[in-house]
Amino acid sequence: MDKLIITCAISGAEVTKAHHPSIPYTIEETVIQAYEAYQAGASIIHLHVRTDEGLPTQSKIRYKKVIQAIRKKCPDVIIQPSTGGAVGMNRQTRLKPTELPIEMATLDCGTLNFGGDDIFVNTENDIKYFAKVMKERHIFPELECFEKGHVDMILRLNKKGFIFDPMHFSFVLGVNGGMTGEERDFHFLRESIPQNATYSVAGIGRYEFSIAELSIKYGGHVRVGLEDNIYIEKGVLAKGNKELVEKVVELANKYNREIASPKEARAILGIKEFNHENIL
Ligand code: KMH
Ligand code: ZN
Repeated sequence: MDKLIITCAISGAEVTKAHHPSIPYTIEETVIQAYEAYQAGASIIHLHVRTDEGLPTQSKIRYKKVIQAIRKKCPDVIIQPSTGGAVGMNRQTRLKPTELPIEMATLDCGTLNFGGDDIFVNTENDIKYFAKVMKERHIFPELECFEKGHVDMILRLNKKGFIFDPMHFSFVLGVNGGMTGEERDFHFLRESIPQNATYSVAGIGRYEFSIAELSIKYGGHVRVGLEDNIYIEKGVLAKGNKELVEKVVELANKYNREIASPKEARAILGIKEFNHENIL
């Protein structure tokens, strides 16, 4: 089995300080959360940025400042900006961080209800367009799938030449409107992708650690973080992103799965070594 790649989704666009005081808004707060997650074992930081007041933004300038600051503390970590942004943002806004010299970003693979009246829109043409832009900019996409239809969309676009190998899927499970993160859902999804593809799981809320454990056991990778879940156990707030990553490392130890460094994570995913000087 490959070593375990841990991604930490440190901030998100929806969770606020009212939900958890460690949700980072300022650049300094974001760096602290990224650094602590990296120190604990995360090789990828999934990144949304906020204004100092906490509003989600896809500002290129803000991303650049945050990435530069994270790089100073975590020189080799893989930084994975979000192109999902927040519900309601348009294509061009969402793609702003990809104008920076980055090595990885998310690519959301289908539309879904996102709780209440919210709809997270990712049409087939959006997906093709995001894939084209990322390909042109040499950015490796993490294929975020919230349900099985999204996986099928990507497999079809892969056959038609819009999505390229090697494919790395992220099964984000437990969003109101997407698939749940029960064990049967996990197996259905992992058995639906080609042998040469890799996958990670992100369980939302109560699914975070149960699905992380399954993925560790079956050779997948894991994402945790305050974007997805704010509790370390039922009713107990996590101290921060660090504690969530530490819990995954403990689970990995239980199954004798070693933790991948950023360099090892690049090799597992098939991402070329990245020249970090680019961003500074
Ligand atoms: N904030 C969600 C609407 C991604 O990062 O690509 C979208 C999201 C997915 O978080
Ligand atoms: Zn995200």
